[in-house]
Amino acid sequence: MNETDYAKLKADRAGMDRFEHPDFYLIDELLTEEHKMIRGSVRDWVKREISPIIEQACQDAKFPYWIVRQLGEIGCFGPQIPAEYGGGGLDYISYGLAMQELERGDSGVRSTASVQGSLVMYPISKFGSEEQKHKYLPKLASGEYLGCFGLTEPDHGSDPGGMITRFRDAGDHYVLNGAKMWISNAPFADVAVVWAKDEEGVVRGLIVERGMEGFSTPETHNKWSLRASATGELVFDNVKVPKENLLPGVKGLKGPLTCLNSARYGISWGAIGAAMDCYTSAVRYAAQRKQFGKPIGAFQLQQKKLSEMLTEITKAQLLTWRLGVLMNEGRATPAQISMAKRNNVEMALNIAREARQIHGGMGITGEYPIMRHMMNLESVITYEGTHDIHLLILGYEITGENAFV
Ligand code: TGC
Ligand code: FAD
Repeated sequence: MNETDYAKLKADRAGMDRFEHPDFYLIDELLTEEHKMIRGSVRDWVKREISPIIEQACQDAKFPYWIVRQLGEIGCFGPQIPAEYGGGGLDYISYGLAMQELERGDSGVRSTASVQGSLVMYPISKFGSEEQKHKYLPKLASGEYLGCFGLTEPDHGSDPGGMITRFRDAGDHYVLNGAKMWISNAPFADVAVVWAKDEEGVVRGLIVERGMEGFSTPETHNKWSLRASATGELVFDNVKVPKENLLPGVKGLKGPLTCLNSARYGISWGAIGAAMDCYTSAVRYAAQRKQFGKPIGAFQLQQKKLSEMLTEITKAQLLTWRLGVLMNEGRATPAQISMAKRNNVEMALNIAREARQIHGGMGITGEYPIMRHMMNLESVITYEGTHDIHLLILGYEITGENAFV
């Protein structure tokens, strides 16, 4: 299907998404009017632009590239980045709510925005030179540029410190060699923030632009997950990178790991969005579907599932709200972020699996969002630090013993 076919699909299915979020503990009372306004505007965009087309896009394994500009227009690229560089200048709860709404639509859409905001704009705004900030941030904020973040390598995923991608000083420029794998947005990216070791073995960040000789971004095919998000490799074959493209403000692995704090925080909110979508679909289905002469929602076993889903969503909402307050105050620790990412993604995946059962056979079809969310969440539980790695981060925090190595 081409863009015109998708536009027709959008028109045919306009108004069909009637999502309203569950708020069992009246958590909305903890939000400001601005928070609710931001959430409402992102939700309206998702209903209009994503819900009508997303099942088809996933079936087609198509990244709807045209949403990049739109995400910029609605302020979803770097809402937490200072406004002077084109970011939204908003707080972390606003950022979280935006990620929740995007992932309610699809984890792949949230991925596009998290990578752009937290993994490309954030390192440039925090570690970049004034020239780099002015050159890249406004274009990334508006969606004129799409960015990607290259940390993972074929042989170094959970252990990025072992990376072998390297650059050397060649006088008036650097020469970069190596490869990154599993990189969201890569096949469409205009710029890549790439983490590589210098001649002393110190991890540094480089801004690599599409069109630099020796730089290619082959797409990764045959994914069963995040099918509407483009994933690829970054291949560097003697790429000449101008010296002014080195991020001057950070040295060492703490550079990329600091960016991950912001992205993992966003995921902890995003996962709630996916869980809410599965839960509300299950509540509706349980009311409509009749077996043995009654709605299936009248059976205790189905009520148990729905009650536990709402309980887990409510606990996750409280966890992320409090974490958002700590983020705003600059007091959130990496281990607290790990706890929220780990808990909420697992919570969402469990809810997707239970909701799939409530939908019976219909649950495996694209008539309902369940299976798509479930498959997406299988990536979300692995990227930005696997479920096990976050457990080990927490274990280290509790015991003071490093169980990674
Ligand atoms: P370790 O020796 O513990 O730490 C190295 C240096 O980094 C500092 N640090 C952090 N700084 C800020 N925030 C954090 N969360 C930090 N964690 C560690 C640390 O203090 C130290 O600093 P210094 O000054 O002493 O040098 O490092 P390690 O090699 O033992 O590894 C630790 C470990 C395993 C926790 C870490 O490497 C890790 O988190 N691994 C998981 C890798 C990962 O999350 N990759 C994500 C790739 S990006 C991605 O998946 C994007 S998906 C996007 C999407 O589509 O949404
Ligand atoms: P491995 O590190 O090989 O882990 C395999 C298993 O071993 C896991 O279960 C893990 O928990 C376990 N394990 C590893 N170490 C230990 C240990 N010390 N103790 C106990 N168990 C351990 N990366 C980027 O840089 N940028 C991106 O934009 C990006 N986007 C992605 C998009 C998708 C769709 C996917 C799937 C991945 C993406 N990633 C990206 C990569 C992602 O961050 C890695 O897949 C992840 O960090 C895990 O690395 P790995 O796949 O190499 O698994």
